[in-house]
Amino acid sequence: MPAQDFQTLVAELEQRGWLRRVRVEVDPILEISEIADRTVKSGGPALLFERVRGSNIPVLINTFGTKQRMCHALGVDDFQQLADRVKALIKPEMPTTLLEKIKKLPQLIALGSLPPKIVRRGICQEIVHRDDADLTALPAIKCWPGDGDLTRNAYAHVTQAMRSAGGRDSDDALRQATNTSSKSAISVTEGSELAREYFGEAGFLNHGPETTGNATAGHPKSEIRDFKTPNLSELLPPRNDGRYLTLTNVFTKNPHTGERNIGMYRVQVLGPKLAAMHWHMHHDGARHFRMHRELGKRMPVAVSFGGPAVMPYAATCPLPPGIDECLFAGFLNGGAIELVPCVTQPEIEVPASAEIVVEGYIDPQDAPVIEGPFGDHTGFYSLADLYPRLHVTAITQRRNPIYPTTIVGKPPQEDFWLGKATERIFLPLLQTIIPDIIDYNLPTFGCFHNCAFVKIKKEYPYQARRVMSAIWGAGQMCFTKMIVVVDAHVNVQDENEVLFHMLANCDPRRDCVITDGPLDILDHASPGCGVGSKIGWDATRKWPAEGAVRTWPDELEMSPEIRELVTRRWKEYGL
Ligand SMILES: Cc1cc2nc3c(=O)[nH]c(=O)nc-3n(C[C@H](O)[C@H](O)[C@H](O)COP(=O)(O)O)c2cc1C
Ligand SMILES: [Mn+2]
Repeated sequence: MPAQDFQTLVAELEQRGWLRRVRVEVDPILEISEIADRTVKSGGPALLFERVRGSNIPVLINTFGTKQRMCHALGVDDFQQLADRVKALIKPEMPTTLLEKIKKLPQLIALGSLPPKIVRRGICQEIVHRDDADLTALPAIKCWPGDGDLTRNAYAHVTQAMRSAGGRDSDDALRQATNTSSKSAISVTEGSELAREYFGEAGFLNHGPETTGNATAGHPKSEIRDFKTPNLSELLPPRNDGRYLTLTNVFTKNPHTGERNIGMYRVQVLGPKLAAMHWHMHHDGARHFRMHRELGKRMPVAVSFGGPAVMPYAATCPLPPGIDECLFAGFLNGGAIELVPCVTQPEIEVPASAEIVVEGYIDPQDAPVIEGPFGDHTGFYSLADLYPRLHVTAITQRRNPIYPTTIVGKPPQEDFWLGKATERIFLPLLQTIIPDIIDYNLPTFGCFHNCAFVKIKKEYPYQARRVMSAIWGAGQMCFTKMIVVVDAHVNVQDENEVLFHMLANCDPRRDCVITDGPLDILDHASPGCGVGSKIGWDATRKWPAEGAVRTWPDELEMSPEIRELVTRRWKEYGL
């Protein structure tokens, strides 16, 4: 069974020689990040920094930074074991005979124990800080030099807000700036949905429902906010030294149904009791936020660190909306996850064995706050933008907690293994919607959303195109910027082999599909934030029905008898 809390996990890793303690003092500003980056890129151990400047809490990083440690945290030797269990789950053949029923029993019992169990007490609440809760006491790290630096890597509206706040009258300054340059200086294709509502057609620029041409057409006006000209200085974070909580489990609930969601969303520390919540508009936390806003209700939120070893991974799982990550965590854990109600946000429950929990709320009536920039998965900074404010009402912790964190950046990073686990474990689920897929590979350089290599057994013309469309319609796979589909004999885990077939087998005009749709909001090259185009390469052998196709040559392959003979005689050749 996987470890039931992070200190047990640390002990297990240490026992196996997979964790090193660093006893000299280190700086949470950039130093830990550089050490972690070098360590993960060389396949090194998990690191526990015992003395971190400015905090008395040790920092754990690179916990999941190798396949071995990722598997260990999930209680398996190989991801395939979990993929097999998923497969067995989705094919629940009904037992018919009594003997079969008895055989099936352990599986059914296991299933029954999956829902989280609400308990009354948890070590995560051994110490409760309410009035004295202070986010800045956590050893939040600064990952990259430009993190939080608003003079660079900020959307135009943020830059203007900055400038104007530095000027005499902030609103006047922005009005001037937008009057002198063109009105599209702040384009609605910039930034988050919140930013669009604040700065787009919503009247900030124009003080009316008037739109500024094509760019705003079709974007619904918010019916919730009364768009008075916002005071720009209210959008500025009171404090911003580029420090983020990264290995988070963000707990929210659907206000209509009470369904729970857990996502891993970065949280920027902006003061003792203020943070910014960076959930992407496509993710479930943001969906819950919009629901609360529609209802005009405060949104309770909790951010936990640690807990059962499977929790951080579960929070990154691309489960469909409405499916509780805690249920899946229970499945991975091989037993129910114990949850305890928060002290100040009792509607939200958190893992009883968590190291640290930040409790708080988001008020949808609040002005958003400028969040970012942040050195991201993509290998680039994600631009500073507007995100909801998280007000901290309590920080609870166990008596001697450790603080787990991670960095993201140019691959490979620790999150590569979180993603690889998903790639393997979710293959059987993907195959239920797209049975054509034999195997796939999200290569390191594609940072997950940029590239998928997919192998199919081609049985009819244009099948590869159907598979691409299906992938672009499948949950978070919809963000895939490039899909390459190859035939069954190609090893998709060998990236050179895929590129070889893509280049050899494609006529770009005939075999590429370019389509528009939602993209990962972190994609900086797309023309809009979260919207743009995607390309699919049909690298399969072409059939006559697939356009102008000449006689297709066979691919070179030595006959098996000769290969066998040469293998057998290899020593004789004296080579
Ligand atoms: C290390 C790491 C950091 C992440 N940071 C964010 C983030 O800041 N914001 C976000 O929306 N998604 C982030 N993600 C991706 C989400 O956690 C992931 O897409 C998850 O499936 C979202 O869950 P949801 O569908 O329940 O919203 C991160 C993933 C990892 C592995
Ligand atoms: Mn979810």
